This record gives sequence, structure tokens and C-alpha cells, in this order.
Amino acid sequence: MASKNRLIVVANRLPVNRVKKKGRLAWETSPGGLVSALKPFLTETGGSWVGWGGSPGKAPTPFTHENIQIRPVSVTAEQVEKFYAGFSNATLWPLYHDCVRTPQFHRRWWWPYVDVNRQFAEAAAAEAKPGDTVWVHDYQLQLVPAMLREIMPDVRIGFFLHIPFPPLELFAQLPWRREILTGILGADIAGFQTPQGARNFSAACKRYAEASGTDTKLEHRGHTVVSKAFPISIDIENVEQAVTSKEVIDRAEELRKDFASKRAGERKILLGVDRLDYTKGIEIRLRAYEELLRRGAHTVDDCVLVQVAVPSRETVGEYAELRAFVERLTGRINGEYGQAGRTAVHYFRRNLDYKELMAFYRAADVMLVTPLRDGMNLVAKEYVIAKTGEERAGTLVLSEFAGAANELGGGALLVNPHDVDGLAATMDVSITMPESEVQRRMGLLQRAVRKNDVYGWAHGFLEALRS
Ligand code: ADQ
Repeated sequence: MASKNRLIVVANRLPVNRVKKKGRLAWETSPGGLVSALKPFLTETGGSWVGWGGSPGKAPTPFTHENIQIRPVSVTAEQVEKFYAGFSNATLWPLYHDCVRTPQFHRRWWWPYVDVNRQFAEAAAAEAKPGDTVWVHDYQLQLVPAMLREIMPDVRIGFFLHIPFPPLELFAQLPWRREILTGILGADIAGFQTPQGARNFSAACKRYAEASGTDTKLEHRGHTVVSKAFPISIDIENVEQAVTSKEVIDRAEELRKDFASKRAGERKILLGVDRLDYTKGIEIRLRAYEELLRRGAHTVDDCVLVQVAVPSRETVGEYAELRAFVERLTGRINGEYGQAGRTAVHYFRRNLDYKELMAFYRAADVMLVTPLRDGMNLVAKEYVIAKTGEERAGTLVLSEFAGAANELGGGALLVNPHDVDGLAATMDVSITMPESEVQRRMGLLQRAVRKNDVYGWAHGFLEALRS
């Protein structure tokens, strides 16, 4: 039943994928936490989702899917290259992740970013009615809040940034810093993963966008904007259900045998699961593992590294380079330290299906989450819940530069992900940690993650937006 005040979600991608079923094209709900978290709110209010369908060219006409109005936005092939691969992923992505790669500033990318943001704002305005709530997501669409407010002043607008908002000194480099800040300031609430992100945003607005106010409340051209942390989480129940199913338990056991068994005793499984992205710290993690083996305190007889990497943004130059580098390094480590029947690093470049991923988590003794910078990092939270009901707990090694460190710092082993020696030393500690300490830390982690799931996150944001 559609209620009066609807929710309209605006995100780069639609919550549905085009698939071929029995020779005919159909739409299927895409997997993912964001989609499942927002679905109840959308179906309850007869809400809409505005986004790109994933193929360049003319967009399909709006349609209804599982009681959600879907409004696809057209994005041309040239815009995909300049707005998406260019400005979003080669300018903003590195700039917002502490410049771990040099951001590229090109005017020829900026204008398509403005154009595509306007297309999204117009599509949102076509869906919204006065009194509705519009929730805009992420770095690709930072101009949408102000553009939409100009067309429709009488809607509530929320904006959530999934990646970090950088410190003032780095953000200051952006030639279009004022335009971006003014864009977000069109929202009633600007949400971030951490309190630091919210503070960075407020500081930048006061310095470069003539806003006044505090770390959490800004005044801009007579409009009040709340700047606040809303740490995202996972669908806890979904993970629990999967990992307590016989299928996943058996598969985890099988993986343990495949990776970890040796003639006498067992090897400790160290696991990394990431998009193949230069912000995730995969190469330094591999070098630290190499250092651990070089020191001789551990050998392939007592530990093994399993790295699962999903291919990502392969048309962007830096990503292709990273892949080549990671693959060379893996080969070098195996060449140097592998033994017959005992590979040092198992490297999988693929997307695992959900249950398989859960079985990998469950089988792992140590989870290595070592991004150089990360908005939150859901892998860390998934791993913790994947250990539900498992006698053999596990240790989380977590970068102090992941948003998740704010909530999980108590139970995890925190590391500086740039420090090869420090990381190798922490790997050593995690491999030799007494079982009672592993259990104690896992207890702390589980309590911390269970405080907030992705539904609580969405509910908290929307409550704040509607009040
Ligand atoms: P991402 O950078 O994609 O997200 P992350 O939070 O770790 O980072 O989410 C990745 C998701 O992909 C996880 O749910 C994980 O299970 C899945 N995944 C990773 N590798 C996989 C594999 N090999 N096979 C299958 N699934 C895999 C951005 C920000 C993060 C922020 C999220 C949500 O960069 O900081 O936490 O958005 O806001």
C-alpha cells in the first residue's frame, strides 16, 4: 500500500540487474546489504529507486519491481568513461582515500560529472512529490542534493557518503571543492561512516563554502544541515542463517582439510577477502606475509595465506597495474617458500557466491582486513558474525584506518597497514595466540557488531531525516 510520504532512493546503480531467463530479458534483485536494508522501507511506502541500469545508452522506461518503482537514468558511453571511470574513480576515489594514489584533476571529466548529477537530480524530481523523503547515496552523486533542492524545495533530502570524507588538507586540492561542498549542503542531513568524516566535512564547509556552525550542525544560505556519523553494518541474520546451515558448516570443514591439513597437526589459515582495489592494502599484506616466512618463525608447515580478490574497475589503469603486481608477488612468495603439497599463498581472483564466502570466513583462523583507508569495511563485520556458534573462534587483524576500527578496536588486533614489519609481527601474534585469548577477543567483537545491523542503520538515518 503506498503511503503519502514516500521514500525515494537515489544511487549510482539500480537495485536490479538485467538477466536472461528462459531466453527472455528480465529484472532480478541484485544481492547486497544496501538493497535488502532499504527494501522494507521502499515497499512499505510504495517508494522509488532512481539509478543507472549498468549499460550505456537510452534508459528503459520506468517500471515496477517487487512493489518498488524503478526509474532508470540514461548514461551515455562517453559519460561512463568521464563521469564514472574518470571523475568518480580516478579523481574522487583516490582523493577521498588519503591520496594513496595520485588523484587526477581534469576539467574534461568535471563537466560530465555535473551533467550526470543533473540527470539524476531531474529523475529524482520526476519521482518525488512535496513531503517525500529522498535519500541520495555516495561520492558519484554529491551534487544531487543541492540540484534537487533547487527544483523541489519541499522534500526532505538525506545524503550518505559510503567512503571516507578526507581531511581538510587533502580535500583542499580539489579544484571543484566549493561546488562539491555546496552540492552536499543541499541536504538536510549529511551522513558519514565515522565522526571524523563528519568533522572533516564540517571543517571543509566552514573553510570553503561560507557555512557557519559546529562539527555537527551547519548553517548555509539560511538552511540548516546536520553532519553526523551513521556507521553502516551488515545483515546479521542473513549471515547467521547461512553459517549455521549444514551446507556451509560442511563446506567450511572441507576447506579446512584442503587448505590446512598436514601430516602432523594443522596449519593456521590466514584469509584476505577484498575487491582488487589499491585502497585495500593487499600488496603490503602479501609483503608482510613474505617477511613472516623470511624470518623463519613460521613456515608453510604451520600457516597458509588465502587471498580472495574480486576483479574490480579493470578499465582504470591503476587497477590493472595492481593486479599485475599482486600476481607477481604471489608467484614470488610461492616460488621462494612453497613446498610440495603446501602452497604458501592461495590466490583466487573471483567473486565467490554468498555461501562459499561464508564457508571461507568460517574456515579461517585469522582474518586480515588491512586497508590503507576504508569508509567502513563490511568484510570485518561479516567475518565476526560468520564465527557464530563455531567452537574454533578466530582473530581479526584490522587496519586502524578502516572505519570499522571505531567499533571493533576492542577485540581486534589493530595494525598500521603501511608497516610491513609491524604487520608481520601481528601475523605472528595471531598465529600463536592462546585459544582462550582468541575466544575472549571474539566475544568482544561479536558484542560490538551485534549492537547495530544494516536495518538499524537505515532506520536510524531515516528517523533522523524525518524528525
Ligand atoms: P567496498 O569498498 O566494496 O564498499 P566492503 O565494505 O568491504 O568494501 O564491502 C565489500 C563487499 O563485497 C562485502 O560485503 C564482501 O562480502 C563482498 N566481497 C568482497 N570480496 C568478495 C569476493 N571475493 N566474493 C564475494 N563477495 C566479496 C564501500 C566502501 C566501504 C563500505 C561499503 C558500505 O568502500 O568502506 O564499508 O561501501 O558502505
